[in-house]
Amino acid sequence: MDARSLEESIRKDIENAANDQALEEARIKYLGRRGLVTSLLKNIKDAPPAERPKLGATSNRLKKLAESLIEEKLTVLRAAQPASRFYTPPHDATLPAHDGLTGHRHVLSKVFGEIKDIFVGMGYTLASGPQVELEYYNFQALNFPDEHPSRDEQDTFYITDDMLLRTHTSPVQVRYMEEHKPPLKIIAAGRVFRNESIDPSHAAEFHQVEGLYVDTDVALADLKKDVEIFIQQLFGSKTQVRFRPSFFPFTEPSAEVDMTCFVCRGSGCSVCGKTGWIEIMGSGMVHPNVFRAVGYDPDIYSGFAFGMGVDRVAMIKYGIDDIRLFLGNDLRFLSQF
Ligand code: 2NM
Repeated sequence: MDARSLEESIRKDIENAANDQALEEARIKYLGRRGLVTSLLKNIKDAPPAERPKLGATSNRLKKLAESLIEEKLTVLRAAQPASRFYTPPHDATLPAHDGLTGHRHVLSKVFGEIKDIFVGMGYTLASGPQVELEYYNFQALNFPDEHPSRDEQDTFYITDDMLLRTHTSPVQVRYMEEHKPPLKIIAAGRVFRNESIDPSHAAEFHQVEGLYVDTDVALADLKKDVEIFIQQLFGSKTQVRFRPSFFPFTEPSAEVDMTCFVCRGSGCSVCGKTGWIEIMGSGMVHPNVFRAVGYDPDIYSGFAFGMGVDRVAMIKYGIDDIRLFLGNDLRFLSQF
């Protein structure tokens, strides 16, 4: 058989092989120990010396051709067969080991930990209290008038007529003041609940940290200094702080606290809505009626209080744009922190 018809025959046989067995037969026919291409190679040494190089080149070309056509055909046949036809070892011992799925603290726990550590370093101690609270501690004792809108069922989850899910952590501070005499310096922290319409910046459950300092002669300047120290420790020593007059039932005077945007440092960007300032917490001097409710004499004692949302602080710190992510249990979000 001349080289050309041998090549044609190789191509045809391999192309026509309908299954693994037919392909193996073709392989033996050409590349087996007594195969046609193998014989050709073996016979080179018997050819006249002048023809040997050409014969060698042709035989080698046909051998490579047959091998690569068989390889291709094998892939085609494999693709056409169900995977179950093949033996799959239970494991591949050569693969690198898994990292393993290790858990870690929730981003809110981490941010709360940072906040708490700063205040503990400033002499505050941590207090906590019940999430199911009496209306008295949540509103009455905090100088909320009976007809205050936040008392409405539309804003507060009521359990019974006089029991509710706390809407802030301030009742913890009322309970603490009932049990302790000044001086006291505490932070109250935990989950709070509001009957909100849910959107990217409102959740029905979120988390607060509130501070309270009561002693004789506590002044607004003391509030400003502690708040400034806290914000500069959390967001950097170059951060500036400003107080804007506001209103809360439990403080008088009251102020919202803004800080310079840590992204643009105050020049205005998308994070701060081009104002250069970000609202970070509320604050004020404790209202005399709150002191009266817990049995402190407002002519002897004064105090300041402040409060912030842990979720909001975390959103600002990490540039998170949707509060619902915190309780959404999506590991693609949570594992980033
Ligand atoms: C805030 C803003 C201003 C606050 C007041 C009290 C208490 F119990 F002393 F009256 N606790 N927390 C307070 C004051 C909380 O959060 C925005």
